[in-house]
Amino acid sequence: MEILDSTLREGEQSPEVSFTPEQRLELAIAIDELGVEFIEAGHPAVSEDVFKGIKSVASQGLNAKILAHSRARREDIDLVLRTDASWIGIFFCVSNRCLSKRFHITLEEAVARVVDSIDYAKSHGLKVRFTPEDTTRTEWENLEKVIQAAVQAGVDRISVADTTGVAHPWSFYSLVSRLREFGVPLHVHCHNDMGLALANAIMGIEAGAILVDATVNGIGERTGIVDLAQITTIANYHYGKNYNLEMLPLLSKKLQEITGLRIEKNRPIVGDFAFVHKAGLHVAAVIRDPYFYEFLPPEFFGRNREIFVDKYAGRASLEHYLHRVGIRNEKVVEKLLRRIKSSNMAYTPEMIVEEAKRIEKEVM
Ligand code: HCA
Ligand code: CU
Repeated sequence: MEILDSTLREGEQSPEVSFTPEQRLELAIAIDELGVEFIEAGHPAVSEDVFKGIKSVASQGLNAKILAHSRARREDIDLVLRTDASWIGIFFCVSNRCLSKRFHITLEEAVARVVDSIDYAKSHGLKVRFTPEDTTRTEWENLEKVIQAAVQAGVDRISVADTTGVAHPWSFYSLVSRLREFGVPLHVHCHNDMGLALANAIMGIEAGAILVDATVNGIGERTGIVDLAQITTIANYHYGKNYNLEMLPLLSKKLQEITGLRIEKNRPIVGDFAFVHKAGLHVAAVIRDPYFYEFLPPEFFGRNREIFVDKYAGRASLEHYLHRVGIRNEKVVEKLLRRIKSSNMAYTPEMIVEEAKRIEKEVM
């Protein structure tokens, strides 16, 4: 299983996201340290700035293969060639509805256009991924024609795109299984409009696809695509990969700082609450052995375990904060616990220690 990070292309298509060339390079370097196999660096036809940014990413000598996004037309492919990216991702929609209502061309004309683009890119030394956009809503006969032609033209990878997030994990599994008959390595690109991006991507892998597209914090058009933190963690945990997961919190934070787009506190792995324990029973168990309530230790991700204190707290929660400042008097702990339980407030570590010191004086 491989991963392509598309933060700099799909991610930049999110509302309120726009990278300067410097930010594009900074993000690419950090993403590369995670160890993903591909970085989709952008769509060079968007603007001069995007073009420049992609070029600087492509000339940085990163470990990841650099892919640039392109429409199925020679002018765009020429632009990609000038960025020095070694891979191109060409997309074109061949559903009947796209052909008749958007492009006003026949399937044969569309296939010819795709083949010409692949030929052109290949003859200039690029490796080519072709995406029949909206794959999941495209008629099978049309997919068959365009993919067969693409394979004959020497395409290196086909990407199965659930462009509007309509797939069900089982239907996506069937589609990917069926597409394997063309013998070309498959990628999956899953949108999250119904919250099924990750489930569909996993089913795509189970059906034999070799690569998943993802973005930092899952950003992209509308509700985005697969979250990079989740898919790299799943890749390590369930698929024997070795991505450098310590990069994940840093990447998530960096992107939030650059874009101002904040993630939820309960987001897996990178959210504020991912390694915070609250209920007294949980805390007592976790202090004995974190295994009881953690899937992986926070240190795996360069993060720390935290204990949240309010009326749900137990003695262990308070001792966690008080023992380290030398307060061990059980009466103090008991009294403090009663106070917290009747207060209906959350207590920060500072408040816990201060209140304990006050009680210490009272009981002496
Ligand atoms: C788009 C649509 C796309 C393309 C995917 C691809 C999709 O161009 O914005 O080129 O692999 O979801 O189909 O992101
Ligand atoms: Cu997309």
